[in-house]
Amino acid sequence: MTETDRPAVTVLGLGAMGTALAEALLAEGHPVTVWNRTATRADPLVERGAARAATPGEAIAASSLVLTCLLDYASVHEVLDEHGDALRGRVLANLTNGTPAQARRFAEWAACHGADYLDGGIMAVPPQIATPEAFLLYSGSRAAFDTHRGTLAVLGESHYLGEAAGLAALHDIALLSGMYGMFAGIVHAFAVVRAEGTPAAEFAPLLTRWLSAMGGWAHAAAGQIDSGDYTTGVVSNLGMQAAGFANLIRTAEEQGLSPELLAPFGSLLRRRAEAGHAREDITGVIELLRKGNP
Ligand code: FVH
Repeated sequence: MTETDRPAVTVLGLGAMGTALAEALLAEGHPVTVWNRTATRADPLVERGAARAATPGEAIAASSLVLTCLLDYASVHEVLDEHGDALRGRVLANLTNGTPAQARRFAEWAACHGADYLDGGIMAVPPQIATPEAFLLYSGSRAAFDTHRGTLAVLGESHYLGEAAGLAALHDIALLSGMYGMFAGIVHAFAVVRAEGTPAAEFAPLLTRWLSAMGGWAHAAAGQIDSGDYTTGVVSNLGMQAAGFANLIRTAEEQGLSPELLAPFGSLLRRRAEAGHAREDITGVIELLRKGNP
């Protein structure tokens, strides 16, 4: 494919992420039309060759693939509700973060307007777009994904998860849940060392090494969770971990730190251990997350 016959793409929303997406597409020679509520944010892209649209409707009309990357679903509706008919016969790939239910409802909205809908989750921060570190999740119309997979691949490695529109958001939310749990732990860990005078930068290499070593635990945990047997392959039993975790809370209290980032997890460990599951692995705590569990 030559640069001139690369498919045209419209990008609605030029925050940090929308801008990175548009830049990546321009760099690969795609004709890119952009629109943003605050029009001046399009200026650097226009200097690099993007076409500026005056309205979302004008932007949609320019391309058969329309990407939305806005703050949230409220802003997506604010931008698109008046322009639903312009989407007829086009592919709408919505890369805005949201819940699986929002994605499903939005897929219905798009179908009502005759658009082929793909929901997307971006697993990258803006500087990672178009690098090997970026991957993006998609669900919804298989035909839309197949038609545009070459263009979507410009943004990062694509993972198509299936026709059910909510799948990309489901996996996105689950991955972000893991990430924010880790971020909470990182912030607390820095607070602990800082409280006794160790600079964060000095501690960071050890923290990174430890978290990398522990990341692989997800594979072992997955086997136990899928089988519902939390007793097979136990390396570090729950009773021991609940006792050790109490020391994390005690240390924070002795240092005058709030333990609120960690305390809820500690309570769950204790409850599960006290309910007779101390010889299990920590994964059994998942049972306490079911709604209605005491
Ligand atoms: N940046 C990141 O690290 C993450 C990585 C993973 C994916 N997320 C999601 O991407 C969506 C956009 O995020 P962003 O980083 O581009 O966010 P901002 O830089 O804050 O830009 C927000 C854009 O949304 C526009 N906007 C907000 N409200 C409205 C509205 N009511 N009507 C029209 N547009 C609206 C805003 O426009 P403006 O303020 O410039 O006029 C920006 O274009 C997001 O879902 C992340 O969760 C990013």
